[in-house]
Amino acid sequence: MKRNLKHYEAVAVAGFGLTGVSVARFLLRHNVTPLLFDTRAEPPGLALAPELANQCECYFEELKLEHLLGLDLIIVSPGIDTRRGPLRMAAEAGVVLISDIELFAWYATAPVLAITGSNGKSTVTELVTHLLTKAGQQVAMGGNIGTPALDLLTTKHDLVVLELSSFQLELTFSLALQAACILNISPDHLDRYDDERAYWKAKQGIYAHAQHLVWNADDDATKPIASEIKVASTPFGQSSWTEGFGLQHDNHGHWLCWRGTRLINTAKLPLVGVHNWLNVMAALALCRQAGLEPAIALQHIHDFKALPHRCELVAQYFNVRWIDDSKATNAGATAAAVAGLRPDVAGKLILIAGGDAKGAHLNELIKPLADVDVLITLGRDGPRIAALKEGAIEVKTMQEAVAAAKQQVVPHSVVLLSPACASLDMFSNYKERGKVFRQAVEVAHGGF
Ligand code: UMA
Ligand code: ADP
Repeated sequence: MKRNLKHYEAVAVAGFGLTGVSVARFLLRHNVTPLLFDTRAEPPGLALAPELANQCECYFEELKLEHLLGLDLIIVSPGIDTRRGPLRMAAEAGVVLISDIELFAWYATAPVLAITGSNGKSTVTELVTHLLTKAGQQVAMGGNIGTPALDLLTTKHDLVVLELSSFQLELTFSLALQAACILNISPDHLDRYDDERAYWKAKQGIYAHAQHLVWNADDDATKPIASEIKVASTPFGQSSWTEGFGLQHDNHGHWLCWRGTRLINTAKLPLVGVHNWLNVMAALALCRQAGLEPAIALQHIHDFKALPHRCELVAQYFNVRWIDDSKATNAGATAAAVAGLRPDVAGKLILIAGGDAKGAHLNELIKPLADVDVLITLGRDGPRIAALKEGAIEVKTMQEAVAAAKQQVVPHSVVLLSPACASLDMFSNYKERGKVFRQAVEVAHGGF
């Protein structure tokens, strides 16, 4: 594949959302006027950047093969499935399909650290950015976390930190990385992949051109494929060992360790739960590849603020904690939240779950549900989750879920919204779902 726009005459952008807008802008800056495609009659890009649509030929309708066959290069947005349909046929006919991340790779000059995984990507991406920034580096952060990667190229920076989704990695072929990390892999997005292996393969793609690999020793799926390990790597995990980052335990609690040496007591971390300790290890391993040693990096961990909607305490009434983990959009995240909170709950642990399971079989929920005292389900796949636990309470709205939880609580209970599902069947996104939960909790306690 030729890694320069000058080798491609007819160029198109597929998808005119956040990514499509950033790609179209980037191309126009490089004197390439693309065709714009989106299957939506009114894609978000029209409101975000109407001037781009005025400068380009637009096709906002079902994709048609005859429009694609004359093209040389299509930069495809991550929300578009290229497994079948006209894009697949165009690729088979020789049209080059790439992601915005691949285009970024052609033009990036600063070192790049990249993070993928089923869960924890945003937390680690933010944490790495926080620690390196505090250490005086000028860091540009983007990718799946929100700012499209190409937009970062116009900012002044020493280093780029990218959160990458499996969708973005699918069409990324030559991204050179200072260090790459897969945090964990649990079933997700099975509405987009033929099977779990295809999802795993997309994630493993992040290691392809990395100088250093950071992987989770507790999760074999994150391990670089043996035949491909030609570079140094740093494992992290819950065991105590001399190779990478791990945990030790004594009567003062848990200690986060680097090559067997204690760095910090986990009680001093601003993030709770074992899954978050692993996130801190991954972040430290990545920072090290940017020249920041763990002990120095940790000097600035205290002022890192946990992100909203990730096991966030949103209310406390009469010794009952209400926790918003709306960002838990797959079973792995919910399992981590339940495992992290359970030891700390003296009363009942009440879980509110359900939504759009994205094709997941949900078996991974059986164990965490056994650790939950009361299960309340809602949303499209609520009944499938309810079927996994006897006595589950099924409701239709978030307000009903909160009311049902309120009837069940005893002192020292925790009510956890951790849906294990995407929100799009009932809400515009996970943030709105979390907000509605928080409001329902306040209203149920006489607020508003
Ligand atoms: N769509 C169509 N027709 C099209 C193009 C898109 O129906 O022709 C639909 C898609 O199926 C999808 C939606 O539009 O449901 C958005 O797709 P998009 O590719 O236009 O998305 P962008 O607005 O460009 O946002 C994308 C990422 N979205 C997705 O991967 C779905 C954003 O991640 C990311 O922040 C942004 O690029 C900048 O890099 C969001 C996300 O949900 C947060 N990511 C998934 C996740 O984290 O689980 C992977
Ligand atoms: P992502 O960007 O991968 O979606 P986030 O940091 O936004 O990750 O967290 C998403 C969800 O996953 C939240 O519910 C959070 O509590 C949970 N989570 C965070 N880190 C981990 C981890 N290492 N393992 C499992 N779940 C996690």
